[in-house]
Amino acid sequence: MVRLPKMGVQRARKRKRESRSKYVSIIIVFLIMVVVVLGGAMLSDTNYSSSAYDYRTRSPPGWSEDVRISYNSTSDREPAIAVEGEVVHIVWRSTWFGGQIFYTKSNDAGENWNEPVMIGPLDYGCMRPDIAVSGDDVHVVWENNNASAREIRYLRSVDGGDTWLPERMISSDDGNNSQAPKIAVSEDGMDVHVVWVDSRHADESFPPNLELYYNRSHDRGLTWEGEMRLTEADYESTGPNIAVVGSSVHVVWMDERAGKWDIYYRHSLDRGATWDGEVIISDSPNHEGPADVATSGETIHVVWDRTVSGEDLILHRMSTDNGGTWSESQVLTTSPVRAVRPRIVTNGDEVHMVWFDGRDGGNEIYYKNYVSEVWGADTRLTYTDNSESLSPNIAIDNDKIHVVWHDDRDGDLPEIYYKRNPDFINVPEFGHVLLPVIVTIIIYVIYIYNQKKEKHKRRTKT
Ligand SMILES: [Ca+2]
Ligand SMILES: [Ca+2]
Ligand SMILES: [Ca+2]
Repeated sequence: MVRLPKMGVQRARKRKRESRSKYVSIIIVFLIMVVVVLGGAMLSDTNYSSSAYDYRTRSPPGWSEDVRISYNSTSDREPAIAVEGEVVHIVWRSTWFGGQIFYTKSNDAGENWNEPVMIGPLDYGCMRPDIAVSGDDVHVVWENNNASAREIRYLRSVDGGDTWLPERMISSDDGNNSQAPKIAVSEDGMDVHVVWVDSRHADESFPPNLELYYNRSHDRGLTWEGEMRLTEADYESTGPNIAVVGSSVHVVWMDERAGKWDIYYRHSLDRGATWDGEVIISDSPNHEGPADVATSGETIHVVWDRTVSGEDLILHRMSTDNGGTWSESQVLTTSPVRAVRPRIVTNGDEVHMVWFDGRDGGNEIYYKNYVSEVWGADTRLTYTDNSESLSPNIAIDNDKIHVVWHDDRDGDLPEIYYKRNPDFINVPEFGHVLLPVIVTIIIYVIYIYNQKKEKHKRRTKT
């Protein structure tokens, strides 16, 4: 009985000690989390600027170093890229024999690459390849010489690029050039769409009238429906790009019909059978183009290049009703120096864009994204200082971003280079604080739960 009050004091002290140690442990956990998160960020920052001369290791946080893809002794350029899951496919033009189509793939999201192989015929002057993939179906188009003119060639693989079926021509062998093909495949793999520039109406105007033509397959590239003419206006209609989502096919191009270069858009909502009227996307007295298009559901994004007194800007417009109405144009690049030839892909509501940019002296590859309806900062991806990094293309799947371009850092002849962002997560700015807070709360809840359990045990013992 006499010792009871003493026990009470002890218990109170113990409780005080426990609650003090509870707060101390919470603060320690919080500080550890802050150190871990900020330390990680700082580590990737040192990576970013550590070796001034070793550009291969200079990458923004999250991005891999530059990986050289082509190693033959001739010039390699015009790379295109497509990805399905972890399998990444790259095609390009090698100038060996006047122009050959080369191909390589990675089965582990760009970590390791197969030996490049020449696909297509040993023919003179193959160039401007493009690639699209759906499951194990890989589709490649390019242009090459045929008797008196250039024609569109097509090649497909049904085993993920391991073997290729015989190539075929999908433009008319009519003695008129058919060039610069772009290809897209629907998600279900059935519909393959190809658009190109055709000179069969060349003598209808001067400068020569170039028109867009189009062909499609509804059986994974086995048979083709036949050509369609997509434009009908004097002067050059050129530089097309194409995107498909379900039965909607979207095409953008640059057109000189009004005496200056403008961006036009046109779509088909029935798998390419009929096409709705054209829409002018560009909205300035300046020269505009080329443009790219990407879609997600009924949302369409168009980006393009505008030349204003010798400088190049990248602009963006979007439609959220499948091309019915369009947003105001928005300038995307923060440095109006020389931002050229943007290419975009979508990933759900996100847009990921690459282009080449002369703001640093020589041309370098830049990247920018649109996430949660906000465009991020211009991010420089290459640091080649005394060489040219050009013609980037981009692909994304499984939240892994893949970028390819050509680069003359190894001498006079350009080679194909590749870089990836293997786990793109859009962490908001307050993410560095948010993570420690969440972990601290979880630890606190576990601590309280254990305390309650122990108290309960003690009580049941007594
Ligand atoms: Ca080479
Ligand atoms: Ca032709
Ligand atoms: Ca035309």
